[in-house]
Amino acid sequence: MRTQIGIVGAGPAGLLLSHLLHLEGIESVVLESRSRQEIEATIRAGVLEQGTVDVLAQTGLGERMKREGLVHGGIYLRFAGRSHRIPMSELANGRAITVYAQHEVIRDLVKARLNAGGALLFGVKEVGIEDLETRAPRIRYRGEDDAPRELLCDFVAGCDGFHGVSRSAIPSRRRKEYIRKYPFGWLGILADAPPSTDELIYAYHERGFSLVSTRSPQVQRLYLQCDPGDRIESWSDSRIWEELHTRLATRDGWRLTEGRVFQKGIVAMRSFVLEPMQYGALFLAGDAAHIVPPTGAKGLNLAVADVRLLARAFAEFYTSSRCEALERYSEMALKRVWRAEHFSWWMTSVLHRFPDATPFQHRLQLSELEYVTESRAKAATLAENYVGLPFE
Ligand code: RFL
Ligand code: PHB
Repeated sequence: MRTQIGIVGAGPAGLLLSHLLHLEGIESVVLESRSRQEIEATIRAGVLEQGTVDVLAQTGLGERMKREGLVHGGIYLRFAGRSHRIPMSELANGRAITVYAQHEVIRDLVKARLNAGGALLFGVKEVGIEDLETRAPRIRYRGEDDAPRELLCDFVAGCDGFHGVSRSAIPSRRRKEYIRKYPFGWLGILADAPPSTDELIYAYHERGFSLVSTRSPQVQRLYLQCDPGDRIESWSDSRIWEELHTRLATRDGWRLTEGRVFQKGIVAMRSFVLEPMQYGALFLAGDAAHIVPPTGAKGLNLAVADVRLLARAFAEFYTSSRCEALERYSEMALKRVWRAEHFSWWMTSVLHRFPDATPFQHRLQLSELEYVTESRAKAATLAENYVGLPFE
């Protein structure tokens, strides 16, 4: 089989890239190791930046998102028993976030690609990327039927997430990796319970971080900081609710609404950047090239920003045979990546309880949080990063 762009991974990065290329008249084939049912059921992100929402809407993917997504113009920071609203839209030129689950974005993308006759191959195995230094790279894999296959292409897009194979196709002497692990994880739940709040609450407490988010008028998404080595079995539903009540308690008697927990899981937290994001004919995008801790809600949004740049660079190549945009892809993408890395690290550092923290550090965190709520300049910095800096 032959195509113009071979895409490894059908996450938000791979699927959106394929969609954007199609709109530019460029062919692609997407190879995904999991099944369609699995990718459409994996619970992950929820917060879409203004720029992400605009890209999805402008490329024909906005219909359900506009109907079902929840637009928020602010967030609450909660600490020392009080909530403080950060009026993000007011501080960031009217820009807002939309809460719309990642798997809904995936469903919209898969549907759009299949309706347009796009080639999405699910359940592929043993993906290997070869001949990246040549003008004829190839992807070897086994199909769902186990038969060995080969995809010949002009370029390969590595969109296979943090645990994928494309990053390691770059020789180690040609890549630099920056990594920071955090000494805590997030326990996330979905619960059948009406919202306890009109906008997201990010809470800092001596017992650790917690977050109240939403999915729909009937479903809440809640997170709490836990030990990264914790087993989910040691967190009964009643222990989770008790911990959330303690960490989210306010002096004005605010109540968290409870409901049946129907999904729960623990994720590790890390920051990671690979430089450069390109090697020969291979271009990496999304989590394959960088990871942020979820506190800033940036991961999916960065994946969207990457593939927007990459699709434009491929379009320039195919319409004018010019390689400048492809050559600058990594540098341009990394500028945004490092801004998001800093913001996500900052949000994480100021809102979590570090196991080795001294009382001094605790007071510094409280002072920083107070300053955000009292200084318009500091709040504007949070707001413009959170709603997302405008795309180029
Ligand atoms: P993905 O989504 O991991 O998709 C990669 C796909 O590649 C497939 N794959 C392979 N396919 C073929 N061959 C191989 N060898 C393969 N290896 C892997 C995988 O099966 C998968 O389908 O990467 P992508 O597209 O770069 O997208 C990144 C986002 O998924 C991620 O950054 C976000 O989920 C991060 N994130 C958030 N981002 C936001 O922008 N806003 C949020 O509110 C937000 N909240 C979150 C999050 C991530 C979380 N977790 C679970 C880490 C909340 C959480 C709890
Ligand atoms: C979510 O709703 O899943 C969510 C919200 C905010 C974050 C991370 C995840 O920072």
